[in-house]
Amino acid sequence: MVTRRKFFRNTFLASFAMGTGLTSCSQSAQSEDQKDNQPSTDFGTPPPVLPTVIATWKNEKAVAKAMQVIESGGRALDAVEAGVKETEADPEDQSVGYGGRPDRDGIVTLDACIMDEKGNAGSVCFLQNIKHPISVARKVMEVTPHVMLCGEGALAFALEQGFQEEDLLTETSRQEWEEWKKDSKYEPKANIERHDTIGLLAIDQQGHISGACTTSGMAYKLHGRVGDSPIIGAGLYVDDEVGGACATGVGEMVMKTLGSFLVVELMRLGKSPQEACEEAVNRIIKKYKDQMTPEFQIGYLAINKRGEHGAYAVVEGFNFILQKGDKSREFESPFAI
Ligand code: SD4
Repeated sequence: MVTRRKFFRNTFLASFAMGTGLTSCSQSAQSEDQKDNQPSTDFGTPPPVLPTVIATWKNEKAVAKAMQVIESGGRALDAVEAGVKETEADPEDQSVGYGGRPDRDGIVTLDACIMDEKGNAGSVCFLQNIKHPISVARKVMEVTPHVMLCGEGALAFALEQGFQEEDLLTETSRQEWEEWKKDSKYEPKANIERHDTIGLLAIDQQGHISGACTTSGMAYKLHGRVGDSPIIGAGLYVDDEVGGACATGVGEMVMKTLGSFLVVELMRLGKSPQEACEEAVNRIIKKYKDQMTPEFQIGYLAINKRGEHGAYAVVEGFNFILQKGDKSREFESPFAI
């Protein structure tokens, strides 16, 4: 019997193949494995892969910018930083950077992390008044012996590095918060609008992978709350031997399962990006079903060294954008429930 889920998944894979003229990830992975009958853990020398950029949600400007950096010879690391900066600077995007929704005290606090092909990582969390937390995260990675800086310390470091302080709370986000305060219902929300936390993964012309993830976190969260997005292995993980993964949605469950690390490790063991994302989502559902509200959402996105991708979410509504060469396409992610 073709279940709703299988139907959705098949449709998704077929539409990808048709739309881009490229073979879908799972299809090519399966046929190669079947043909060669090789242990799937053997990544060997990967065939040439088109530069690839993939991002959570329909962050068109971000993937276009990232691809532009790659096409002009830039590293994947430069591409992911430049890509997500587009979203951080966009006041219309109320889940990331400037214009992000504040916490329940009306303060915008930002989380971000970045990881390169050498396994270097940098991160900031609970950062305030800096428009581009991703660039501060990169500085943490490049000029300190540390991985993560938090709150006031992260801000002091950013200022030392020449970043400027600015007010990130836009009038729209302030007014919505004022509205929310009338009830002050403590109900942190993920995915309450089209654009959301951005996780972006890129493969450059040398075939190297890097990733970035940046967010203002859950709207109206408790002051001081930090989500999965700046946690290496939770909101983002990259291993240049295998691939990369990133997450969006309710960060608490992603942190408790170290989701992006899990997805990459599953790919290391031979799963396709699609299978790995499905297993990571299903693990959360199995373990935490009792704690899930109907609109509970988590979405994973992954790519491997072959340039194959996968995506999977708990419920309907997660989408992503993929760019290979000069072609970009938006997709609705398959989902579990
Ligand atoms: C967080 N994962 O702070 C982020 C929020 C998010 O879609 O991704 N929303 O938990």
